[in-house]
Amino acid sequence: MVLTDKNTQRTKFEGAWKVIRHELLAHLKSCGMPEEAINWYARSLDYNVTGGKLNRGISVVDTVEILKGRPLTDEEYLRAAVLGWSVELLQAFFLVTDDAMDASITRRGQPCWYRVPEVGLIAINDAAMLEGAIYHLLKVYFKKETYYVDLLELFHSVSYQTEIGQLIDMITAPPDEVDLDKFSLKRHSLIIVYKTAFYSFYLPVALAMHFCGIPTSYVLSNSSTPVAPYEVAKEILVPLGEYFQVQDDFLDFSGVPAQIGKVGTDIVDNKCSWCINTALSVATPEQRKILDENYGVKPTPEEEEMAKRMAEGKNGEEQGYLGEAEKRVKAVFEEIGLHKIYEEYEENSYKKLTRLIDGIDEGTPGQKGVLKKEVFVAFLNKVYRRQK
Ligand code: DMA
Ligand code: MG
Ligand code: MG
Ligand code: MG
Repeated sequence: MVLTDKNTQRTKFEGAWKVIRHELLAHLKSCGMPEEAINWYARSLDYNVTGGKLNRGISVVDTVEILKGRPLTDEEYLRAAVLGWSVELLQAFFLVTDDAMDASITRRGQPCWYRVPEVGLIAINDAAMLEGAIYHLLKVYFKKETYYVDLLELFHSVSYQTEIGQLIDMITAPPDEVDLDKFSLKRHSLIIVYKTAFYSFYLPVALAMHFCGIPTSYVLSNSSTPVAPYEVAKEILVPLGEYFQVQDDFLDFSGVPAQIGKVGTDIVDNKCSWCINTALSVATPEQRKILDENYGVKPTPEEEEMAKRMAEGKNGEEQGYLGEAEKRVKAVFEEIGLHKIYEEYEENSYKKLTRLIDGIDEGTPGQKGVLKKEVFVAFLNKVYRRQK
């Protein structure tokens, strides 16, 4: 099917945001909130929700179109976009808290919300309000639907999974207790499935499936064995989400701020990332010693000051300022040929995911109301070889 081109799609999706933003602010007004509260909330929404890649949100709308097999009416589009923007609101909620916990400097090319001087710890409540907006929107747009409770349950369970993932991400990386023996690719996989895969990949597709009335089980016209489509979707989207987070980990090391919109913090934060785990699996004893002595080592106050100043530089060309310990870790990553290993990982993941997608049974051609391969192909093509 020919979908409209990427820019038109994005503009249309952003158009729906205007309606949604207005709804959220009007609700605050209707509660009798003073002008300054409305302005604060508007600023938080504008700062934290828009300006990203919008991959997750647009995927909801894309998936609905693919499953329905036709263009959407204006009303259908808006309601599908409400689900898409709800995923973006969830993402905004997680990013605001994630940046504070990771002590990150920039996000989407601007200072992280908690680092805006007048914001600080109020960011905790702002994050909670970004999440609260989801349930307000679901009530306004979906309360009458039979699948309303499915939407609620999905958002709740996926949020909880993400929070569990964030917990193991944080406690596997205590700031003042660097012990690389604690890391493993197995632990890494558990972290990234929970902190990223469910909310970034399974959630958008499952929302679209509920919206299109896909039941939890159906029988295809060419077979008598029942299919559990939400499980089928999960079996592909979880490994796809793992692949996506490995890309995020790799870009944290290899990407420059002007390209990825953020300054990488994984090495300094002692994160159990794909890069360090891969390096540990091939490091010589000498390289291992350098990693033990430098991974997770905090920059000196002078280095930290420099890093912040450079992150705020206006021309966006900076490499980002690296402390000496971080430089030594990066040098080992280069020495072991991490770029090459990553390239191979990427090609293998693409092949593996393509095989999984090929295994989906769509029934007889044109059968309506069933999962389609195209949903997953579209998603895979969005992330394959991404540079930001
Ligand atoms: C991302 O982990 C997970 C969530 C739930 C936001 P991360 O800290 O690697 O993300 P980023 O690199 O964007 O800070
Ligand atoms: Mg982070
Ligand atoms: Mg994090
Ligand atoms: Mg990251």
